[in-house]
Amino acid sequence: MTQRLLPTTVVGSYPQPDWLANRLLLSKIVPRVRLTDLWRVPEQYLEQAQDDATVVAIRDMERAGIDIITDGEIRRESYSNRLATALDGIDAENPGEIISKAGAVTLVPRVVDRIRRTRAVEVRDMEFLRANTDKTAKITLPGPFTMSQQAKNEFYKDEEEMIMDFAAAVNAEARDLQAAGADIIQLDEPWLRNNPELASRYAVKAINRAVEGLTVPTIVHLCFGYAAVVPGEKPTGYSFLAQLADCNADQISIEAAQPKLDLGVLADLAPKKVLLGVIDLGDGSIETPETIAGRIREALKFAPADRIIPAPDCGMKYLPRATAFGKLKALADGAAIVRAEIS
Ligand code: MET
Repeated sequence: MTQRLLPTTVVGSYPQPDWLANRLLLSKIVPRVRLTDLWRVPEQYLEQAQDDATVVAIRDMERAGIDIITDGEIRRESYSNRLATALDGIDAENPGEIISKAGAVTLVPRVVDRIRRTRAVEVRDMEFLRANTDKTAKITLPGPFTMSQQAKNEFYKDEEEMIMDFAAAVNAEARDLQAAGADIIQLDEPWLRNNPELASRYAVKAINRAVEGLTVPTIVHLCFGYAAVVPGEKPTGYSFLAQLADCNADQISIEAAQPKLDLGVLADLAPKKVLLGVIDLGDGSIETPETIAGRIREALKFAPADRIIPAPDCGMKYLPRATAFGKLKALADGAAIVRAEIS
């Protein structure tokens, strides 16, 4: 496990090679069911191709000098549907629709029975990552609150009960991922922002249930959505962030570079460690290491170095591969500049 100050990491995803997957046609309406026509490789060779592409992603993160790496989420159609569509109680074949606050219609799985996780979903992914790197290895899971928001409830009378069943499912998977060699487990909860009122009632309880009994460090990731999916102006603050300081996850991951977040929030999150977004994924150019160093120095005005883990704002899956690699290298080099200054 890496002990150095300002260890660098990724939020999870790395670009899928163009020979493996078609680029998604991006719109604000991302279906949450299984994506058809995504993979370019025939079914009989798909796992082999995904394995090979995962090795490429792992080696890119290592070559860039990132300290805490993932499998790049190369096998996933989306960050959340690999787990969400594999649970009992879910009907992903006959999707339902939800209407967002902005009025957009999104296809989502329907909840038709009690949510239960009856089989391992990401365990082989974790075993493969563990077998292919000596670096600190992190794996991501969709958070229980986000999964509950990306589904159409046609079963539970009580929304809290549904969210807590999703949390129990995440917990069962997370325990197996820990046993499979995960050094760190991250829950992706970008949908906390969509319904802060509901989040304030149930999110902390659900997150606590999801991380129950885990002994490896845990992270909750928040963001305002992929830059490619949510272009343009982003909110400059999170309304519910301070409440998360009370949850049992050890670290909070926040998007900060693109929205130019007021870093005063770092004080609100003490004593938790913060994965701080210092790479702007809405900017197609590659930051210089000095730019990254400047963003880290800015954060150090609000929190000590042993609480900061520099990262990209969010997953990198929608970036061109060369851009993603360049940005990760700048991240590693920028953190090294600041590390040298303070040690
Ligand atoms: N782990 C996910 C990723 O890196 C986080 C997605 S949040 C929209 O792509």
